Amino acid sequence: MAERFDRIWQNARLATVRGDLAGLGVIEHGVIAARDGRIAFAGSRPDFPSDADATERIDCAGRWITPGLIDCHTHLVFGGNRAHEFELRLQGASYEEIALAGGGIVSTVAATRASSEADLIAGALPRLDALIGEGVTTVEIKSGYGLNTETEMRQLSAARAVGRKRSVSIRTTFLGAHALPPEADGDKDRYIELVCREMLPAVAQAGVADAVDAFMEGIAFSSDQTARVFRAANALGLPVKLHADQLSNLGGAALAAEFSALSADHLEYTDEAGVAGMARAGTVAVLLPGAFYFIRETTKPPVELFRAHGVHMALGTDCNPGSSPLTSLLLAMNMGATLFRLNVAECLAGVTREGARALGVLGETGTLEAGKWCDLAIWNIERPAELVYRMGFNPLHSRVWRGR
Ligand code: DI6
Ligand code: FE
Repeated sequence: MAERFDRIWQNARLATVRGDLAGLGVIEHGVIAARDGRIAFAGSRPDFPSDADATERIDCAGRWITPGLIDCHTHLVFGGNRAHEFELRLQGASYEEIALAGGGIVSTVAATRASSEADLIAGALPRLDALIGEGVTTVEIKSGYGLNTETEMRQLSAARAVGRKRSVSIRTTFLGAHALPPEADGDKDRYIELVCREMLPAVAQAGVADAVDAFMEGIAFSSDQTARVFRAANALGLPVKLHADQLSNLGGAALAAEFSALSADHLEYTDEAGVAGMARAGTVAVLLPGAFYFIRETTKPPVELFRAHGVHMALGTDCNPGSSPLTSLLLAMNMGATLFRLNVAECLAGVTREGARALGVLGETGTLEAGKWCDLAIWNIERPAELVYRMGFNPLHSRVWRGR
């Protein structure tokens, strides 16, 4: 009897991004077949049963299909914006100076605390739609602009809610240790105590976070304080990730590796010991060229060392109101190539397979492979390099999330 599928995409060129780490896993005469939202077949025409039956057949007319894109690092849900700080920076103030003068993250905290869940959802949806419009099918969203239990929970709940309003997979991350709230009166240790004793258990109890993140930096938290958060997260069974070595080298990458973090992110100032630790732990390096660009950083992440040590590299937008108001993952790919010298295969893997790995969902999505969710991006391009090479142009033809 002929095998039955819900949908078949035929006459396509596939960049499966599976197998050979350095390559795109190209299949020239490709077919994808979906059943119950999952990929049932992804391969070459001659290997596909010729008598297969399907409810719908889609002729891709030679277009390219990649896995649906994954933005593995965003702060998409927040109140207000920071255009005024941008003006101050144009007059010469630095990102750190603004933060130390009481602006920066805590100004977004005030705006977020003043926002209802409905406000947060309404603010986040246009940003999410911009990502979706470029073929993104999975988005990670962090909290970190509440800095008290109630508002952190509201942010996480808004993040989950936007996922129910759109055809997209959302992964949420609790980032209570993002900055010190004004009411903490400069007492970072006491605030970390609150994060570990009150916020984290509440978040875990409510089941609203898939992972726990922290910002380890001079203007944020120390190695010791970060380790306390990580131990508390582990005790609750939650995996960790870290904003590491973004503005200085405090050994963030090494600490993340010690805790077998899913990812360490930013990494501009990471040294070879940190890179080696990440390689041993299998911690993904999430590079965020939008933030590098926007705060006019000049020290680049050690891409050569990541390659030499075999550390997997992902790319994200870091969409946030202060250091990376970026809602284009395609532009992040272009910046990854132009600013950090990633090659085309690294950029495409960085927003698919490696993004999935950084979120711990590689078994479910991120490559074109039978058994995974049928999350696809279908492109009007002649070669994959076009996804990286253009700036501000969107060649998406159509997008499929879980088979639709
Ligand atoms: N690093 C970043 O780039 C963002 N958070 C972080 O820890 C910036 C967040 C902001 O400025 O609002
Ligand atoms: Fe970030």
